[in-house]
Amino acid sequence: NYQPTPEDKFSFGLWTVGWQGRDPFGDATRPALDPVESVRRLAELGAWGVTFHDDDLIPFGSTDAERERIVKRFREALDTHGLVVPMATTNLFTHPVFKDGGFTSNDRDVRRYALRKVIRNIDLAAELGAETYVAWGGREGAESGGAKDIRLALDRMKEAFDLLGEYVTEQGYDLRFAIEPKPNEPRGDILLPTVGHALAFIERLERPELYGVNPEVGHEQMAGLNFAHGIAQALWSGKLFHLDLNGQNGIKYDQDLRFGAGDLRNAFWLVDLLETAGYEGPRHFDFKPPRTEDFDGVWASAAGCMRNYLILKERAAAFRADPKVQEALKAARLDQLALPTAEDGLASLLGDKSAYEDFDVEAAAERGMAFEALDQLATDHLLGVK
Ligand code: GLT
Ligand code: MN
Ligand code: MN
Ligand code: MN
Repeated sequence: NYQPTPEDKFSFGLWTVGWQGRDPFGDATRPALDPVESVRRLAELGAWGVTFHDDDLIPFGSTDAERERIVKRFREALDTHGLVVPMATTNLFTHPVFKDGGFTSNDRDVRRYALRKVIRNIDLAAELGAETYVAWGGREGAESGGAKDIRLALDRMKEAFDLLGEYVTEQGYDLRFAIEPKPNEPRGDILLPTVGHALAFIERLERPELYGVNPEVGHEQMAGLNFAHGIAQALWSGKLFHLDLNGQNGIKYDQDLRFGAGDLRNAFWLVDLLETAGYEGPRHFDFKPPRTEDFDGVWASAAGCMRNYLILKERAAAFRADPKVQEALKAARLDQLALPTAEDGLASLLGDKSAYEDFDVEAAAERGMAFEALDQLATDHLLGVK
């Protein structure tokens, strides 16, 4: 009956259900939500984990004594309701001091402050047992060409991540970093805009094994990219440390719809991939319950994220198990794609007349690929008409 349980490893950011509905054109439509209330309600709905930015939990500017009291109360709520903290992150975007970014602000003082802010919350993340530390550089970017030397900014970005890697290594924390790409918004253009950019950047770091990616459905789709393909490449690279599930309708502002809203077909292939590729990390939702909603709508939206994942998981499994699909996969020659192209070696390929001199190019060109029948079977399963 699609009732989530902790075994499903569903997690939510405090900032998701806690979003008050403030947007560039309108004020908040909902009051602030107590993080302890979020923990209670998410646990009741069947979630497994909760994640947060430092400032979601501990309001910016709190004294040390307030901080201690808040963390203690949060810990008690986690214990009472049985939720874990698999991931934490830093807010390097709300306060005006970060108007030109944190790690790559042109202002050196701001960069040093940003690093200290991250390190402070890494200590808390480790204390709460988090395994992943997300870094979304939403303000690391520019609106105009001359204002940012991108190569220097990337030097500073590398410097920041290397220092953070040094810190967790020295502390002996069991914590890895997951970089979250986004092409734009709030900056006109953001550094490390896609999964591919982030994967390439990671290889330039001093301890690449400590860093992976945290791709978000809507962010890749804002760039017009196929999210499931991006996830497949992250998995192929051993870099899918975490992910942000939500919904997006094409290339427009970051919608952060509940998972399953927006591009449902891509969501089907995404769940199919995650469930068949052996991804064992959190199924983390980073969505914004639309500002039209009251709190009943907020919890309905959160429940919908998990329900849609479980429905798609069932539909994807039925698709894979269907004998007609297995035949269609064979007709589409997926079994051939799994075979090396020249396991006989280069010399043998060069000597193989059937590969070139005697190859009937026209006959091969005439063979259909049978992809449409396969895709229709997927559609039937997705729509539940099998
Ligand atoms: C912010 C952003 C998200 C990131 C969060 C982590 S914060 O809401 O839009 O995509 O995942 O910093
Ligand atoms: Mn996100
Ligand atoms: Mn988003
Ligand atoms: Mn977001």
